[in-house]
Amino acid sequence: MPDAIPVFDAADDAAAMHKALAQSGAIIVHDFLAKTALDAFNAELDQIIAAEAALERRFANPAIAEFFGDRVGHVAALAGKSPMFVEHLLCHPLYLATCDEFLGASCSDYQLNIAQVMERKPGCEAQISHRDAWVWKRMPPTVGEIQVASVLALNDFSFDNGATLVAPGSHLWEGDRYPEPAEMVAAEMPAGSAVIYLGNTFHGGGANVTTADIRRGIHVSYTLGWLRTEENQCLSTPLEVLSGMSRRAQELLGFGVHDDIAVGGGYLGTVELEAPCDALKTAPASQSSPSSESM
Ligand SMILES: O=C(O)CCC(=O)C(=O)O
Ligand SMILES: [Fe+2]
Repeated sequence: MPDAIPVFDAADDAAAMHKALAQSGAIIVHDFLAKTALDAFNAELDQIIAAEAALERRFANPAIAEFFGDRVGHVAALAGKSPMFVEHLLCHPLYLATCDEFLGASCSDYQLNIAQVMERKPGCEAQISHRDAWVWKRMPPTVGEIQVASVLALNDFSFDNGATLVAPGSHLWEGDRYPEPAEMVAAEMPAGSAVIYLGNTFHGGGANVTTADIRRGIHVSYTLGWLRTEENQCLSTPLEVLSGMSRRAQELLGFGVHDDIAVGGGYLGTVELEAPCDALKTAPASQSSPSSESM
């Protein structure tokens, strides 16, 4: 029998959660999102999903389409589309405290890597077990933790409707050990909870064997500020939406600089030698919105 995934409440001591996360590679946190925010978030997403219903999804590589299968619905580029995501999740204190703890030693600041709604629809098969940090396959292991990841339950997650399956302790496995099905535990949890895991923890979306229960989750992860992100937040967040966000939100979306001067390094990501979020404030209109002739 695999170990269970440790369960906490969002009001619990963050240090205890981090200890459990370091040991198990995954934790479940109940009440990560309060009920009123959850309901408003779902109402907002219903509209976004309806508006995108006719969208024909094209993937950069067919292997990614295979990875998700044709029974998973996505809403990508959430920061630009969902004010609820920006207000309630992007800067969630527990995400930031967990990133401080696990990523803080390897960067001057971290950033959002990906934020996508993933609806696992009836009939969808279990995803292949994987480590999310494999997107940076060439990363030397000496760098340490490079990713804090999560799936937030927007409705109740059950084994039957495709709850995320996690292999507790697998973030510490060495070599090419790969989880057996019996080593995977379903992150069953009520709506508003999140399963938080490290980039090297084996996991995957579960099969949805129900006839009508669409499992709605949102996959949110953060990575070191000096790594390329899976979703290009700078290009997918419209500047007029960005300008209404807090500076911290803008930084987490990649509009800050990665400043390693304090450790004898340098700057990454400037625009006109400034942090992008500052440069965009002072840029003449012609620079921030190029005309069609100049493109
Ligand atoms: O939707 C889920 O439960 C997990 C999704 C996932 O692991 C991924 O897309 O990398
Ligand atoms: Fe994953």
